[in-house]
Amino acid sequence: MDIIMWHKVLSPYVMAVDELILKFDSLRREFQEQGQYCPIEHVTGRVKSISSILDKMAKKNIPPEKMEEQIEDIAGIRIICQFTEDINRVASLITSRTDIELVEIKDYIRNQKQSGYRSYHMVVHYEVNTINGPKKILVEIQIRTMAMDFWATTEHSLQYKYKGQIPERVGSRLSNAADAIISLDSEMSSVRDEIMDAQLSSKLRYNLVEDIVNTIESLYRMTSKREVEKIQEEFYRIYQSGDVEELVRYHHQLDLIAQAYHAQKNRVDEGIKISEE
Ligand code: 0O2
Repeated sequence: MDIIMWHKVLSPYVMAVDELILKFDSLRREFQEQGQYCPIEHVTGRVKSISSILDKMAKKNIPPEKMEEQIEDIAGIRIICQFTEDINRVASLITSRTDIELVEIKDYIRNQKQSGYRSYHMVVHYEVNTINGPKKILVEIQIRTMAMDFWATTEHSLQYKYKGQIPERVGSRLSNAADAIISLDSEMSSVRDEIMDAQLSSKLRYNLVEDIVNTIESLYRMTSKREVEKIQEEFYRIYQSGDVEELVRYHHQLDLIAQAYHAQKNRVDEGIKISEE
């Protein structure tokens, strides 16, 4: 039997997990920067442990030479969403990507597992560029809500504790909890628009404050300290009032003031250049 050089074999999987986490995080940032609601709450990933791979090979009778072909989740990405509706949105984002090729969908939300497990799995091909050239590997992307994730994580620990033989009394509690998760997700979906509005408005406020502070700092380099103090006092007054619309107006006004100072500074700089020539 060939010796498996585990760390060499797993290295492309580590690379894939790192790259995909970064790519999904970049998507989140893009949504945020454009002031849009982001269907991705957070992203995690892991490479399956050697012991877990060995367990799966034994359980499914997979020979070592078939390991990479038949174990689909050596590289695993988990995308957590706030609402059930976001799961489809994330799945479409993944399907439309050119760097990810869909192999199989396992929809455990429509087809809940006997255990009560619910999650949307996409098995995909992803290519990494290693020092030995490109390599296409399988990656399992699990997409689920925060509530589904809470259930799955808890149940997974219990499976581990009871070595897959969860006692009936615990199992029936887990089954009740799975039902509660379905109604929790559905309740949250019914107030989804309200929650999204609240989150976007808090994000808008955050972006406005960042922009205003940057503009005040740039003005500090162009005008008198007294002038900037007055601008800053006005900003604090409006911020304390909690009136977001007024903050939007003030942001716009400040932009115009900064543009005027920039234009004035450019004219002065031009004048200095001409007089030097
Ligand atoms: P880990 O520790 O997360 O890596 P199977 O035939 O069911 O043994 P298969 O064919 O690989 O597994 O595919 P499946 O059923 O889609 O499971 C893939 C992964 O989904 C599992 O990986 C779990 O992460 C998760 N999963 C599937 N079923 C359940 C469940 O009933 N409860 C929980 N908590 N998670 C589940 P691993 O290798 O089992 O575990």
